[in-house]
Amino acid sequence: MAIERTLSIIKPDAVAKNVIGKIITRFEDAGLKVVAARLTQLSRAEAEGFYAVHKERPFFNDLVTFMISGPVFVQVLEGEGAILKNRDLMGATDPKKAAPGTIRADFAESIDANAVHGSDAPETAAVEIAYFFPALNVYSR
Ligand code: IDP
Repeated sequence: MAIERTLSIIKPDAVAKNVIGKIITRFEDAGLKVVAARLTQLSRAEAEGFYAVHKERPFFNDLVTFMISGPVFVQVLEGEGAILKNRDLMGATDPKKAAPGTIRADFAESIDANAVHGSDAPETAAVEIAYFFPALNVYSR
């Protein structure tokens, strides 16, 4: 399988719970490397731009309001099949449906406050990484 990069966001609920390190450990233990990272407070415009694909969805405003409710930890993960591997580690969007042992099953409260974001395909990963990290700030090794 090819080495890939994916964008991961530890959302405001998980940052507030002080579990950034516990979540990153899941990635590292699965063989993914953090190659770029930033703790940041998104502006409304940044969050709306990031989730633009969802702008017609009924939950769009709630999603954006939640994503700017506190700092988020934005990172690029790199490794074999990183996109799918990260999605597997995250679990289903709704934590009630997420498999035991996944990040959302263990750390998320609800479908709105669901602890993590992860790119869902190579095309979205490329767009999402570029949205947050200029190439010069990515440290592959
Ligand atoms: P994903 O994060 O698992 O890829 P998406 O369908 O891309 O899920 O949705 C993006 C985010 O929008 C979800 O992580 C979740 O926070 C929120 N979301 C999705 N569906 C709903 C919903 O039905 N109600 C409220 N929030 C939702």
